[in-house]
Amino acid sequence: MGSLKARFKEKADSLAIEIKDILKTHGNKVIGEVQLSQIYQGMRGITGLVSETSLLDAQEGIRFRGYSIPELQEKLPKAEGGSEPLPEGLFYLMLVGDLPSANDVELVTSNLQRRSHVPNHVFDTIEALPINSHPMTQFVVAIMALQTESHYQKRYAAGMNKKDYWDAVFDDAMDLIARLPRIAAYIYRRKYKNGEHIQPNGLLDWAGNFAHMLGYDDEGFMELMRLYMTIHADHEGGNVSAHTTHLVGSALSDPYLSFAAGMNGLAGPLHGLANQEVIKWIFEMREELNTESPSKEQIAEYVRKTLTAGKVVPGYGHAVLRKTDPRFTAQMEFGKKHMPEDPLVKTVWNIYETVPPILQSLGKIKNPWPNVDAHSGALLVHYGMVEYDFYTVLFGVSRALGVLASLCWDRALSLPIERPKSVTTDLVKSWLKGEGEIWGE
Ligand code: HAX
Repeated sequence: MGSLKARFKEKADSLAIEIKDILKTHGNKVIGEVQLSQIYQGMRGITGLVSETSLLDAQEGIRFRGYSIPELQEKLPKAEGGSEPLPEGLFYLMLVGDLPSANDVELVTSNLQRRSHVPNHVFDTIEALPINSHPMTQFVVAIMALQTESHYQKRYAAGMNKKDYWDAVFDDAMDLIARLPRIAAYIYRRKYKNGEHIQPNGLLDWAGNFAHMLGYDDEGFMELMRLYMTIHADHEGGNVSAHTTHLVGSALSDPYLSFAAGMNGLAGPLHGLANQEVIKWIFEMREELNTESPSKEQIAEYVRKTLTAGKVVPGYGHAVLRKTDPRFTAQMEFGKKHMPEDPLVKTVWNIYETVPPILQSLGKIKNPWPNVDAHSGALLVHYGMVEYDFYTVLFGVSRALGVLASLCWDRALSLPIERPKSVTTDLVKSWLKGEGEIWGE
C-alpha cells in the first residue's frame, strides 16, 4: 500500500522531530501530581500515556483526531446510497490525521480486500475448540493461530533494523484488519448457523462485507455495521483493550500477540463484554416480569433488585466520562431513524430515563449515565442477531482499527518499553511514618 504507508511515514517522521524538540525544551515540566489513593484505585486520572488517534473529554465524549461522532457522520465518505461513515475512512483519519477523500477510502478498502485471505489452519484451529467455547475465546485463539503470518515476527527473527519496526507493524496491522471480519463471521456461523459459512463479496466495503459474511444482507444492518465499526474503534489510550495492546506491543511483541492481549481485556464484563451483559440483563428482566415492554416502574424495581444482589447495572457508568456517552446518542439516533417502534429499543430508552437517578441516589457512582454498551445490543436484535454472546467479537473487530493504528504510531515514534514503578503497602506505611524513601525522594 504505497500511498497510505508513505503518507503515514511522512507524518510520523515530522511528529517524531517535533516530539524530540518538545522534550528537549519542556521535558522537565510537571504535568500533574499523583495521590496515594490513585495508585490503589486503578490509576484513575493519572496522565501517563500518549495516544495520537483519539482523545476523550469527560463532558463531551470522544473525538477522533479532533472530530466528534456527528462530525464524522457528516465528513467521512459513505457507501453508495448510505448515510453512515465508512470505517475504513476513520482508520485513515486515525492513522494519518487527515480526513480522507472518497478515493483515499476506496484505496484502503481495496487494499484490505487484497490482504483478506485467511489460511486454512486458522479455521482448523477454531474447529478444534468445543463449540460451546465463548466466541471471544474462539476469536483470541484464532488471532493467535494467525500469528504465523506476522511480517514483524519474521523480520525481527531475521535481524530487522529498529528503524524498520513501524513498517512491519504497519503491514501486520493492515493484514489483521483485513482478516478479522472473515474470522469473526466464521465463528458466528460456526456457533449459531450450523457451520453454514458465507464467502466474502469483494464488491462490498469492509463493514458491508462483514455484515454479508455474518449472513445479514439487509441494507439497514450494513449501515448499522458501518456505524458500529466506526463508533467502537477507539476511546483514547487508557482503556483496558487499548492500553493492553500498547503495553504488550511495547515489549516488541508483534501486532498479533499485542492485539490478542488487548482482546482478552475487552472480554471482561467491566469493559467490552458489557455489551452482551446489557441484553442478557434486559432479556432476564423481560422474562421475570413476563412482558416484552416493562414499565418504567417495573424497570426501576428491577434495577434496585440488581443493585441489592451486589451486581452492576451493565451499560451504565464510566471511568472517565461524566455525561451520556455520545456513542450511546449516535445509536439512539440510528434507532429513531430506522426502528422507532421496536419494543426492545424503546425499553433501552425507558431504561435511560430510569437508571441515572437511581444510580445517582446511591451517592458513590461518579457517572450514572449510559455508555456505548447500553444501546448496541438492541439494534442488533432488531435485525435478528439475538446471539448476544457474540456481541463483544463485533466490538473487537472494530477496536482493531484504533489500537492497531496506535500501534503503528508507537513503533514509528520509537516509544520505549512501558514500565511504571510499583510499591508495596509496607513501603507506603513506612513512608507515611517518615521512614524510608518513596518515589525517588
Ligand atoms: N452499577 C452499579 N454500581 C456501579 C456502576 C453501575 N453501573 N458503575 C459504578 N458502580 C459502582 C462501582 O462498582 C463502585 O462501587 P464500590 O465503591 O462499591 O466498589 C462505585 O460505583 C464507584 O465506581 P466509579 O468510580 O463510579 O466507577 P469506576 O471508574 O470504578 O468503574 C465502570 C467504571 C465502567 C467499570 C463501572 O461504571 C461499571 O462497572 N459499569 C457497569 C459495567 C459497564 O457498563 N462497563 C462498560 C464501560 C464502558 C466500556 O468500557 N465499554 O466497553
